[in-house]
Amino acid sequence: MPSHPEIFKHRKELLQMTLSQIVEHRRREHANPGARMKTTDMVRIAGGDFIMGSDRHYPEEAPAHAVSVDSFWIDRFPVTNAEFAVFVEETEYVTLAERPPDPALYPDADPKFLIPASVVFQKPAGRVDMGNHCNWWRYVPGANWRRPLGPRSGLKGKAKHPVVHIGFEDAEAYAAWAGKELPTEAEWEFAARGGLRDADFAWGDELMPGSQFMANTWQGEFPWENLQCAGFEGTSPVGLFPSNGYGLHDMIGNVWEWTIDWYSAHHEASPSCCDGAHNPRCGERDGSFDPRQPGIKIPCRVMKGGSYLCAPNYCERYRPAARMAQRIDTATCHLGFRCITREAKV
Ligand SMILES: [Ca+2]
Ligand SMILES: [Cu+2]
Repeated sequence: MPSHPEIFKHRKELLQMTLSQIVEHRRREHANPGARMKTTDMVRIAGGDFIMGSDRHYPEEAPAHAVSVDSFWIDRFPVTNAEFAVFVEETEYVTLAERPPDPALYPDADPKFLIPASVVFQKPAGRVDMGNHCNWWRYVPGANWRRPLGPRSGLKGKAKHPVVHIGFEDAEAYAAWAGKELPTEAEWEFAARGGLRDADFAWGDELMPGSQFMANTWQGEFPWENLQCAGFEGTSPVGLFPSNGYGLHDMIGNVWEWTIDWYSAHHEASPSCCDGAHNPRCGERDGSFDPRQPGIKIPCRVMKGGSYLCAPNYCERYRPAARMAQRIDTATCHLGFRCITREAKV
């Protein structure tokens, strides 16, 4: 396996800034009301058409179909802990994972489980039954964006890492505060493709061109062997890996990202939900349930991009077309988001 790419060395200063230094820096940027949008690092994506989805991978990505989107601006990076900390400090917002679940929504639940908690990946010691994701996912009381691995963890050295344990409503709240919006699946995928037409990856057709790591994904045999060849066991500071053709970083890998579309088991060639295939906003709330948990009737949004846990032997979802159902009542240690602003309403 090749060693660290050169890029890691150049970004050392990011790793050394403390969370409070970055919060202070961000606060100065925000001091001038109305300047917020201008000072935020966003990239303009000129509208156009593209092939959305893929017929070469998982069934939920098919069929590949032509879609067009209008122009929009998108965050160059996923929202970081430092950015989210400024939002929380200004608004005193409490995230989903920090609140006890509402007993009215879970009438059958044992009250002792209705405590603030979130889903954390815990690496098993050796090979496990791959059919049971409970072998590596744990619902951990006290895990949340401030304590991503559980009560004894923190954000030391993670100011520039993507914020995680973000529920859909948390992402929406942040976007509203920042004067932005969340992307549709089509907008997100169009941006992730970086101008390449129907390529497998955000950077071309090879996972590791010239043996270079292009994204923070899992190396080794998931879920027990994490070789960390790219340098990280979990999240990485945003912007360390190369950008795509549109100058966007970490679309693929690092953390999954929320979109506003309701989940459906596959695409429709000509979506009936929307105005043809122009600015599609697909799926329906009823019926958006997670196919992996058929007994649970909690609606799901689509998440995109894959994470540091996506591995060739288990989940090759480090691709623009890849998609997964994510319950709106659940946050996890590998799920974050980024925002957009639209030039026209969708
Ligand atoms: Ca990502
Ligand atoms: Cu994955």
